[in-house]
Amino acid sequence: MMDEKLLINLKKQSTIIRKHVIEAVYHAKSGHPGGSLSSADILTALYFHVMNVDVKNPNWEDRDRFVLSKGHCSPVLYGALAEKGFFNKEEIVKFRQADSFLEGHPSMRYVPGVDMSTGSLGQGISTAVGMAIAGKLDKKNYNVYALLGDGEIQEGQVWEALMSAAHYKLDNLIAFLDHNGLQIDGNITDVMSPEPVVDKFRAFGWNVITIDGHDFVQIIEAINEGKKTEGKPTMIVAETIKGKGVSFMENEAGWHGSPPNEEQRNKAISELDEILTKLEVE
Ligand SMILES: Cc1ncc(C[n+]2csc(CCOP(=O)(O)OP(=O)(O)O)c2C)c(N)n1
Ligand SMILES: [Mg+2]
Repeated sequence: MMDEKLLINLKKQSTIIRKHVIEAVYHAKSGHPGGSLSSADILTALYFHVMNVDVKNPNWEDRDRFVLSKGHCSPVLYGALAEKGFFNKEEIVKFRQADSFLEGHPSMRYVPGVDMSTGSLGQGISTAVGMAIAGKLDKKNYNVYALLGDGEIQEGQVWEALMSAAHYKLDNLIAFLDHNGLQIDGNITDVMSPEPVVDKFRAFGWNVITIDGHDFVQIIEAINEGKKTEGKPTMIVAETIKGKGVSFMENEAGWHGSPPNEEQRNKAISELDEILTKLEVE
């Protein structure tokens, strides 16, 4: 069982990262809050409990890698990296502004801690497969993590990458599917259904685990199981809520790529602060 104190710390950390997401898109007056909020707990577990990284040496060759294949969710990655200490938190309110290194889609050239530039959906997972193959060839112990969107997997390239990962027995690769059920225009099942995703991933030769993507115990146990699995890559299908943590954004496709106005920003921040206050008491 997970230590109670660790659990509360992870919950606090993900709430703080959610606040960064809101501030980033509010100040930029653009960006993608919905899918950033749905994946905040996964990134928190990775960066604050699982991944072996060095903030002083972001390009350390033995580090674990993370590829945000759904690159539009840069606000959650920037929030996690800033909280981890890769760069100053004050940069976050400059998100998407002309003189900022925090572009709408993450760039590995400019942002310390970003392992791959992403944004064109479908491509990130292929680069994660490449990193995992490199790790095997170089006899390195690092693991590669990737996060895919459930709309993103409509891209054919994703399935080529999944096929390669199984073929090369990449048990150093653990991917997450942020299964929030929504893409830019509505329900994934209405637009172009990728279901049944679990059966498809299994048929492509992956070890598949389904979890509640907002439950830290389940996230961490699934990662541990993935690490132990030999001869196969692991796909963690995380059932999530798009917009999680901000009441009026939850399960609303309209919040995929819209920024909050001042009133909405204030409401979102006060809801998240309320969660933090409750966690302080626990
Ligand atoms: C190749 C490509 N086509 C279209 C887009 C525009 N786009 C950005 S986000 C998005 C929807 C993604 O939905 P999903 O993968 O479910 O993301 P999430 O719900 O996690 O935000 C689209 C079509 C893109 N970034 N790349
Ligand atoms: Mg989605």
